[in-house]
Parts: sequence; structure tokens; C-alpha cells
Amino acid sequence: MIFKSLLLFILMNTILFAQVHKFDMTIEEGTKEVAPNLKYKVWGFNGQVPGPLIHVKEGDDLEVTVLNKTSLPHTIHWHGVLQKNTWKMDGVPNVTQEAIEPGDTFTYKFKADKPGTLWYHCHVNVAEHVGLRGMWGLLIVDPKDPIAIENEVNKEVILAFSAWDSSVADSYGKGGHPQSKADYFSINGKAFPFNSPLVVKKGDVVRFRLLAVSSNVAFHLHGHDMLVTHKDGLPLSSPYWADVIPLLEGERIDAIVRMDNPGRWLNHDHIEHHTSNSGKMPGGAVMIVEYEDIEKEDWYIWKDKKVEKDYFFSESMKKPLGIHNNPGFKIMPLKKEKRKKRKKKS
Ligand SMILES: [Cu+2]
Repeated sequence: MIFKSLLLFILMNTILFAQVHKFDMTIEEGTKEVAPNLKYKVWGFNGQVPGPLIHVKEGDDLEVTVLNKTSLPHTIHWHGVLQKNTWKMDGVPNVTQEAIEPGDTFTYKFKADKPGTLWYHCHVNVAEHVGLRGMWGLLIVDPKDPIAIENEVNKEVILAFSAWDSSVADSYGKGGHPQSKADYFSINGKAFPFNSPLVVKKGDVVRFRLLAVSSNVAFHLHGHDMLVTHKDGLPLSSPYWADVIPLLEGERIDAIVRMDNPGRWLNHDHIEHHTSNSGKMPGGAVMIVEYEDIEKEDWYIWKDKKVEKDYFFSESMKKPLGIHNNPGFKIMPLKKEKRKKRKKKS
């Protein structure tokens, strides 16, 4: 009897009360290989770009303790979280808090009060730290009341678009000037053809969560119409069909696609100069959707391309709620990089 009531008590608690997630996060210095000829000095949350995926449920409480292991100050802004009665957790330096100095920690405590595709990023010198140095990651908040089509989704795919200015790749503290020019563009931190194919099968219902981190985007998927269902996390009262989805910097759009057209399909930013690596085509914010079992002919540009399993966070999104690092996104620590260079010279 006592055992039964205890079980009931635990069950009621999990149903009625939010979960508390306590995470430790670091900010680390390192190098990100955006393309083989573009190694970029970045700051990575948990030493990776994109930062780790944080996946929680609407109403959950978060406590994130951030340790700044770099040589410049940073913060974290939780973009989309409303911070009701917790405005000091909004992560804006000199407005809601003092920036986290090198070697210091800061604990962000807040409720995941808004559902959907959210993100987090540094709010110090945003044009450089977020725009060019990789200080961003995804915060996915599952809704308490999903709309009907969300329940049909069997594959989650996150595509985050960012731009890079190669002229400041090697110099922290530079870049982000209005007159500076981005010449490399990427999806989840890597430019085509150095990123990964997305493998799907007929019948999949894929939710594309699109985020424009630091470049405007005109997202186009060949061979399929996309049903646009959510904007900045919230469900639209009238979802609509599109084959090009425009996003301005900071925006998130969710689109659900029924994979019903087997083949090999290009998936790209339709702002044309975003599809090159410093003018060299093909490159930039481009990747390919491959249906399983489609033959790969010799002339296929990605015939021997290895699929990076969690490149689009599909595996991480299947894991239990929490914070998920992704070894594929690890940056190379600066010290190691220096050692490697020295070795090469000797
Ligand atoms: Cu920063």
C-alpha cells in the first residue's frame, strides 16, 4: 500500500511539476574549420561550434552555470525566453548583468516559459562574438500542447545558417564592422561540400527547424513543398505552403515536410552569392538530401561522402531531455593548434 502511494506520488510529481535541469557550461577558445582553406578563431560553448543542444519541456526550470575559460568577457542571452520575473537572467551586459570576466562563472536561472525553436548566444559585441566567432546554440523547448502535425514528425532536422568574414579569421577582437564583407557561408558551421548529406527515407515526416544566425537566408528545398508551421517558436494560426522560406537574422522558422519524392535533392540558400566559398562555386550554405537506396553514380559530387550521423542534431533530438554535446562540432583548442603548426615547421 505504502509502495503504491509512493509510486502514485512520484507519477503525479512528474506529470504536474516541471523538471529542473542543472547544467555546467564552459566557453572555450579554439579553431573551427569552416572549410579546408578557412580555419577560424572562435569561442565555443562547451568547446564546440555550434554549441551543445539544450532540449527541455515547456515549464521546466533551468540552472546553467557558465565558466568563461577565454581571455575576453561574454554572457549568454536566451533568445526567445520571456524571462517573466527573471529579467536579470536575460544576459545583456551592462543592462541586466555585468559580463562574465575571464575565469569567472555566472549561473543563469530561469523557466523555459516559451515553447519551440529558441536559441542562445553571447550578447557581448554580438556582431563579432555571435556573427563571426560561433557563440550560439539551439534551445529546443517541447510544447505542452503540440499541434496535430507535430505528433506525426519522425525526424528532427536543425539547420542553422551563419556567415564568415575570412579577413578576420585569425584575429580575436576584430570583425563585425558594417563595412566588412562575409565571404563564406555555412549550415551548422560548415560550408558545402565539407558538410554532410541528410539521409531520409520515403514516408519520413521531417521537421526542419531553420535558424538564421548571422546571415539572411532564402531557404529552398528542391522536389518538395514545405508546410511552414511555426515562427520564432510559436505555432501559426494558418500554416502555409512554401518552396522558398526567407529568414532575417535571428529568426526561426519551422517547416514540416513529407518525404514523398525519392531522389537526390539540393537544399540551399537562394541568396545566390551565399552558395560559394569566397566566390568559388559550388560552396556555402548548401547541402544535399539523399533518399536511402538511391544509386550513387560515379559523377555524383558526393559519391564517396561520409554521412556525419548527428550533423543535423537528429540523433541528439531523440535522446532524453537535457544538454547534448556533439563530438562532430568540437573545435581544436588553440594550444594544440600551435603545437601542430610547430611540428609541421620542424
Ligand atoms: Cu562573447
